[in-house]
Amino acid sequence: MNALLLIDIQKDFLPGGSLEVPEGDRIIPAVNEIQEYFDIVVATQDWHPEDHGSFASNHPGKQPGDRIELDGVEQILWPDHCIQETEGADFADDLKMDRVEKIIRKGTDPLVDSYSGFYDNQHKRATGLHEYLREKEVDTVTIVGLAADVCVRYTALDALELGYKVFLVRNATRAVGGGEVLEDTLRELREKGVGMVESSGIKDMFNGS
Ligand code: VGL
Ligand code: ZN
Repeated sequence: MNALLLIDIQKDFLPGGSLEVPEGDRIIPAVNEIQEYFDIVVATQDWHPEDHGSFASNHPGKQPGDRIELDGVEQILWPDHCIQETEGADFADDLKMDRVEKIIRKGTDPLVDSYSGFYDNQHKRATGLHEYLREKEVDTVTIVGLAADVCVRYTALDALELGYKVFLVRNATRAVGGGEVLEDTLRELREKGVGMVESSGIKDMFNGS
């Protein structure tokens, strides 16, 4: 079975959001178009409590971009984003959701961030995504979403480590660090074993598989 993972396609990560990813909105048409070619579609949702330790606002004197130690691991500080039950945490208005079978919420523990859709950043607690995919006998995951250099990257690396065959749709992701960071991230992931595909090639890859 092949699954499509929609990573954090949420309002706060779109242009105008509190942690905007440049051109983040441009991925949505491609993400919508390819969904029908997958057996299963799963979405992750960054879902932070107000007092989350990754927010610069919770560390007096600190600014977004500063690095701190959070419960023993290095943490980059971000602007407040994707706070539970706020509009910024909602999925993008134009995102097709009717094929999404499962939503995995992450980043709920104030003391540890969770970039990957599979595990928190300390690799201690699983989100339930791996268990869900295993139950459905998924062996291939294709990843799209935001941000390429943060949550998409960590999700792809964990997926490889867990033994999935992993593809990334190049035109359906963008980096919070911009275009050059996007190219660097894609190169790194390709070298590590992630297959790079375009949304226009998905139909032929998976149709009738
Ligand atoms: C993300 C930074 C902080 C992401 C989430 O979804 O890529 N980035 N939280
Ligand atoms: Zn976050």
